[in-house]
Amino acid sequence: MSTKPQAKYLKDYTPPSHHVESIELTFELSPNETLVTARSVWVANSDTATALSLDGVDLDLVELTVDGVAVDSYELNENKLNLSELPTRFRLEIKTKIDPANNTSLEGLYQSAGAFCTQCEAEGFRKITYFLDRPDVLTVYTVKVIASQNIPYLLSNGNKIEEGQLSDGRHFATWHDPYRKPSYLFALVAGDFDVLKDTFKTRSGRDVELALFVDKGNLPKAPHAMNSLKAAMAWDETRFSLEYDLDIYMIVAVDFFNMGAMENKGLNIFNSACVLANQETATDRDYHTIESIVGHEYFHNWTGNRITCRDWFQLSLKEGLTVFRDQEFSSDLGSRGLNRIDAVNAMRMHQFAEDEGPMAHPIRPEKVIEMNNFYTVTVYNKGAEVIRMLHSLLGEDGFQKGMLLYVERHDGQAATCDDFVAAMSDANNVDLSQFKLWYSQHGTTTLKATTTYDEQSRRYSLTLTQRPPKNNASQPPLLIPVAIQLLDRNGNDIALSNASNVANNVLQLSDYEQTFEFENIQNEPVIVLLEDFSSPVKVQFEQCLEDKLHILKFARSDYSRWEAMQQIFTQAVVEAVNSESRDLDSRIVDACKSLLEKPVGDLALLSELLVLPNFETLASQFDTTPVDALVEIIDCFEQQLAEKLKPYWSTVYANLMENHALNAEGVGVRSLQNTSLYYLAKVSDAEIDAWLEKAAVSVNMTTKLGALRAMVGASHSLLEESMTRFDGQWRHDLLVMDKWFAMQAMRRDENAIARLKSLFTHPCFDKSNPNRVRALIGSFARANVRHFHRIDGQGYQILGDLLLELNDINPQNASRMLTPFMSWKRFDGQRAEQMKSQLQRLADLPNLSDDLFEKVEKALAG
Ligand code: B3K
Ligand code: ZN
Repeated sequence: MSTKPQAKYLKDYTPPSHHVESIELTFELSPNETLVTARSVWVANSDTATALSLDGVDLDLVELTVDGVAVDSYELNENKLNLSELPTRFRLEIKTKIDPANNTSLEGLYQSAGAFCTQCEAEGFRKITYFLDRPDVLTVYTVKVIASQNIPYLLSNGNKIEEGQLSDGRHFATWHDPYRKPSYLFALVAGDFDVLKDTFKTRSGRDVELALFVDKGNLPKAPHAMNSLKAAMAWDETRFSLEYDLDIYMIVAVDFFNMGAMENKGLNIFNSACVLANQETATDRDYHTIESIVGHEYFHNWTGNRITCRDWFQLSLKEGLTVFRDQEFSSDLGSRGLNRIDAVNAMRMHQFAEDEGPMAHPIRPEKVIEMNNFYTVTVYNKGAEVIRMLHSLLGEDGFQKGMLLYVERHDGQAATCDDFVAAMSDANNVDLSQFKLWYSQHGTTTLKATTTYDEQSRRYSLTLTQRPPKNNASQPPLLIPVAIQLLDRNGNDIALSNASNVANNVLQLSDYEQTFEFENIQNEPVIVLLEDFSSPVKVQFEQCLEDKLHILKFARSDYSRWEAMQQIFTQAVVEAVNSESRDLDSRIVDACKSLLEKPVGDLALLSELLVLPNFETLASQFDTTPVDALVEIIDCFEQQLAEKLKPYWSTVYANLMENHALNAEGVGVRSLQNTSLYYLAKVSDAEIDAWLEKAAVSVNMTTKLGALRAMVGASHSLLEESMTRFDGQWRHDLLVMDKWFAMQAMRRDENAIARLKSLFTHPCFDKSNPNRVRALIGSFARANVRHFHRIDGQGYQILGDLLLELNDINPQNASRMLTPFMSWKRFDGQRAEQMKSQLQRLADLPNLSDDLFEKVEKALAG
């Protein structure tokens, strides 16, 4: 790269010079030479606008006419086509040639295993034709797709209005989308598929045709995604009063895709990993993910498509809100507690780290080089937490009133985060000006709490203090909703009455420090602080083990019970790091024992209670990650839980009947089976070996993978042959092989590095497929702490080497895979130096992509 990539700033936003009345696109598909003809009508937004600067990247310009006359006075550079001396209204016709077969970036028009498909968000449309490729330029699309007869399905957005044969033997289909949309929602797919069809009747009685396109032979794996879609359509009608608006809804599953899925209007394109499932090939977790992503993309039809973003800095307007909606969908359909645990885990494992690292940004970023770098846990997950706080401040009714007003005001528009908050505020007549700080602040705020109880006056008081993030020290006070529950000594809920007004047990901390007082409290209560993780903050609160165990037993929120257990484990690990002792407190072991004695209720939740916090969550307790101590202590604690509770794990496991049902009960059984087996593998005997062997050949993938995971955790002697058998059984199914690659990558024995290197030449591995790369190297960097963070640097070297190659093949995927290096400063000197030198290798590349440049530069700065 000769010139340094330029950043764009939110503060510099200016409206577009022109708007587009309509566009007609014609695609003559061919792998290496696809001809794109774009005929559009442009109108200047002011009388003085005579120049138009269009975006375009990697395009071969073939022809350009304005009002039918060839133009030769244009200016063309690497990413712009500049036109001048234009009339205020004109017809523009542009022919470009593109090369989908060699487009390994998987952005724009490319081929996935032969099928043509597109990905245009955020700025991929400019790789198809010259256009104002920005979300606030909306127009009506008519798309004609022409291809040879051996490509039967020709799809685009909206409704099919014409199809037929051409005299040269090719065929075509023409699609019209009546809804104005920005270019990032454009989609085209052409290929040969099997199709699962269904219908949905909307609440107002319209029939919608549903079609799910999958690779030939995959139909038996399509029903779950279809059922999820119908459930999502029904849910959005009941909970949000939002109905689908076209006659057809299509989902296409492709194997080469950078993310999970894309919400293109009427034509979602999905990573096949987020569509295909049957019990033999998919885990319970996969089933859940599919349901939630199918829901997410469907919910975008209103929050994203009908109302889109004015500019990309507003991304959280659609993503934060849509994640909130998909979380609510999953919670209404399944277990609210487990969904909350998932969401909080994502925040603590990934978002807190991002917020503390060099990529820290507000949910509405202010400065961006490569937009694709901002599809982050901050914009998505913290964005959803911000929406959730609004929901808890306004209540469900108030929130829905706000949604109604938001849709009424902005349907068909490109809106801003401010517009959204204004609708919430106006509909409820509340002042949200302080709350809006959540959109512009970065970093994680710490909430400190102290309590006192006065026996005489029977008054309990809670003092809350907010401390701005370290990397954002001058931050004014945020409005922090702090949900609490008070428990008496018998575990009963104490009704709250206090001087300051508390709505639904939610305190509002609006100052740096505030004290809340509660009257008529008969004995000193136990407080459940930040119930349900009511705001995305870190908590500093000294609470004794006994109180936490009380919460574990009695809190009304499943999430808070789990959280108490996580805190108990975390505290124990932190104490062990700071001392010589490796003994797990017997009261903790006893608590686990009592949980195992009565395995009743939601077994999946019970299973979560018995799992130690993950490495990232534990690491966040320290300024410098004590890698070796953490690895050792986690092993050591797990070993103690396995040994001391062996008879209990065994009884639980032996008593759980094999259950293949896909309902909550079945999921719960399998989850607890897997957790038990995980511990049991560490204290294996002949009976346990037999259980492991049997589970490893189960026809149910959750059970099978649970057994392998248990063997990996224990470096069990049965592992090698089980892995070999799996490889032999599943080579025909690459999505299943991804599970195998991930499992291989997590192996902890001394052969780990050599094995990992050899897997690059496994016949199923392919560096140009993001799923394969994530399965093998993503899992290694995330879940094999022992070897990724080896002191000799060999783990870092593997990732560094791969990133050099991915920079050329697929910069977006490279940038995602780079993330583990971003927190290099949180590691000890030797490790930090080695990670840094991998970053430096990238910085030195002559052709470093914008995607990597932005992150590497930030990581190395300061
Ligand atoms: N909106 C897409 C993400 C696009 C990412 C572009 N790099 C999927 C989603 O959030 O629903
Ligand atoms: Zn989304």
